[in-house]
Amino acid sequence: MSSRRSFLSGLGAITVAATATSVSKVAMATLPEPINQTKPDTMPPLIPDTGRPYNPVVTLNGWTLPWRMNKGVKEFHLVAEPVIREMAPGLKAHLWGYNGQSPGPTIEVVEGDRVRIFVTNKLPEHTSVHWHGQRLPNGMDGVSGLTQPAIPSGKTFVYEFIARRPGTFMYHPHADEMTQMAMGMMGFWVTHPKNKHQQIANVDRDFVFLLNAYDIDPGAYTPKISTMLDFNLWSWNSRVFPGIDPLVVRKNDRVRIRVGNLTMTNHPIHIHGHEFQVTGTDGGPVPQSARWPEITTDIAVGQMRQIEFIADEEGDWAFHCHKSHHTMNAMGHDTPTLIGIDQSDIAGKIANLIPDYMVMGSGGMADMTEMPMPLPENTLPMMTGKGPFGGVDMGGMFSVLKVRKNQKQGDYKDPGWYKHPAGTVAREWTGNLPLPARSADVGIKEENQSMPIKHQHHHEIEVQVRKPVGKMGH
Ligand SMILES: [Cu+2]
Repeated sequence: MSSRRSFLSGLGAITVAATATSVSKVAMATLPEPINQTKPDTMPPLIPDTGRPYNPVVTLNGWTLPWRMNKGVKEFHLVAEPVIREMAPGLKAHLWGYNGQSPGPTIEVVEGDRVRIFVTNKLPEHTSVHWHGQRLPNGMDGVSGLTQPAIPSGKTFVYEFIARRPGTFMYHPHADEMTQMAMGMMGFWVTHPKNKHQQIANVDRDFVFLLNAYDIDPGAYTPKISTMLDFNLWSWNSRVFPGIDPLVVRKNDRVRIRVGNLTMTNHPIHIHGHEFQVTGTDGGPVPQSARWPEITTDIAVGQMRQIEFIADEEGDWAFHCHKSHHTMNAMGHDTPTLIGIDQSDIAGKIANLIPDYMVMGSGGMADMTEMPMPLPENTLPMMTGKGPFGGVDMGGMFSVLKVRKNQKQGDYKDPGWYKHPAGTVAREWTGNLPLPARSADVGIKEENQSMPIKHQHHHEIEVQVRKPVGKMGH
């Protein structure tokens, strides 16, 4: 998974500009030029070159939208449009998004900034943008029909408000929401504090990503928009493992990760090797006195959770949703359980009919990682990803927190796999192996039950049934 990274650190806005393509400059002369991003790589933090300084975030497999300063107003231009998103190498999804990607670019501003956002609708239907969690004038809230007319296809609307409170927010349509969110229309918004804030720590690394989900049949490209719960691609920023970049940090960095959930179920997000605190929600920073240590935090639908920790343990630490079905890709759903079923008898017979037939699942599903199976086009294996010790057996909402002593400050380049000090990796035991006492007294006749079966005499129990006295019931 590390070879595909093309993370260029320290180039900031230049990198974004270099990969950007401008769209119809003439038609939109008075608007800020829309900037597109077509690569699904994690882009370096966008260092602000105008306005108040702040410490930028890193959007996992995403980017921050550059702005134009216009008489003290920060102007952004979002273009709602159909996009092609590579969810992982081997799977391209036909989604709707903003400025060439789903999710849309992260918008970063500073508390107190006046912000103007032009929204051009290049979708085949109307849309709107709701600025989830923001304090703003009611008419800027983006609920089509309720606070504004929907933005017709082909039109551009403008939103303007002051970013009043620092925090982490999301944006998404409030028009044909079921369709538009199932198609990938969403993005992150971070309002940085203007001054040193008591409850908002300065951090060394600040990652953001959205939880989203798609239902794309094997071999298909377009999500099924009417699916309510049984999605088959559980993604972070519309990427699935092994397409999700690692979160690369330097040892002893203070790390903040902001995770927003725009799926239709909750996701217990879990980290290995460290404890974190939930330091903020979409409602704002959590007071110090109300924080507690966690290793998993459940993120409900429509919520954002901001976690923080000191990355003081070197290694490659798994970081994932703890619902095991959410760390699987499409083929994992509706698969019959075959554990314990001996298929050797029927395999030969089926192979006569279907030459490529493979017997799988008798001893679990780990086979799925190891065997190259013929898959429909545009389909990922159920679980995959090569690690330094073999298959990682994962898909979906899974990534790796890479903590390295020698990672440079501000460097997000993938350092490769962790080199474990000698003698610190779990290994095969090759010494004496006496049978555990518990199973020693269990003969083969007991069919290898791990728990001894106790044979008790069945005492005959005499049961006397008396006829009830008097009338029962009616
Ligand atoms: Cu999940």
